Amino acid sequence: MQTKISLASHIGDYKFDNLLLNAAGVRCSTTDELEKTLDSMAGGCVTKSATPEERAGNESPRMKALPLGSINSMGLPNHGIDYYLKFAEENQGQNGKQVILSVAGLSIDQNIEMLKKVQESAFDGLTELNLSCPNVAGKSQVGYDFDAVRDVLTATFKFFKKPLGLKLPPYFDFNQFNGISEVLNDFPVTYINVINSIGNGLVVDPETESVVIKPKGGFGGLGGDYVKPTALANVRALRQRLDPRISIIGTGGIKSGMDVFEHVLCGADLVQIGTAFGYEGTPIFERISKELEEIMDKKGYQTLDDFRGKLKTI
Ligand code: RRO
Repeated sequence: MQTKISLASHIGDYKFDNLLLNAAGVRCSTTDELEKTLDSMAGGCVTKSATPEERAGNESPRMKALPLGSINSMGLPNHGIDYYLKFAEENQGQNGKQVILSVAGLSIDQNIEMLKKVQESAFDGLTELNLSCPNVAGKSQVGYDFDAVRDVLTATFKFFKKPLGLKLPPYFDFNQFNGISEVLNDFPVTYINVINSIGNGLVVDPETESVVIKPKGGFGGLGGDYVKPTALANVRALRQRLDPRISIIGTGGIKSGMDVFEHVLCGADLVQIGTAFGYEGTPIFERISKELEEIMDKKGYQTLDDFRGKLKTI
């Protein structure tokens, strides 16, 4: 009986009727796009990562959809923090939907400047600090420098009293899983979101003997099928190392109900869909919800708690 199956989840006191959300960056740059996601079956929406001022981003072509995923080097095109903060203030909690406000300063000072605005605003939802944009030339991903992560969190939590999540890059070594977890466990972080795109991949078109995107000589962040095992590894490894009070959003390679099931088995509280949401638009949330409900029905699970984090080892 599918009627008794619930896809509800929560991050702290923030309740989501459905665990599915868009991933930051995909179909979430304008209020029109964000409203469409809020009107869909998704549990809420995430705003395009904001900078203090509006940005045009990198030169086009800057995103390429491929059979196994996507490569992008958007370069943070966005309408600026004031635009997204206003949307977040106006829409947070409406019709039971959550708005996650994503910020991605190009320096620690820019992050502090934006988080101060959020702190002083009426917005009472979740804020996500993106420490993992791979696509701004000359700027390295903060999430790979654990001392820099510690510095930004120390500066942030001196004044930031609202719930804060962190968007992190993929980690590839157990030393990295251990290192980032040690830092995060020292701070009142509400959740982490793993993974951002796998940075600085290179797709080659043998026909044209060329790269497929223009910025940075063709290097860009990978999403889609290419990244799912890396995403699952990050959800799993960080769930095993982080304090239970820190929730986890799983992002990476989700295009079916089975993909969501796997992320939740690894420990994801919520999940976000990037590349596949870009292909399909808001109907994807209904399709994947149905697929997940069917899987849960077959397995006799009624809630996500019935299998969250229960991945078996052999
Ligand atoms: O805008 C981008 O180029 C971008 C960002 Br901010 C990010 O966090 N991840 C990504 O793949 N692209």
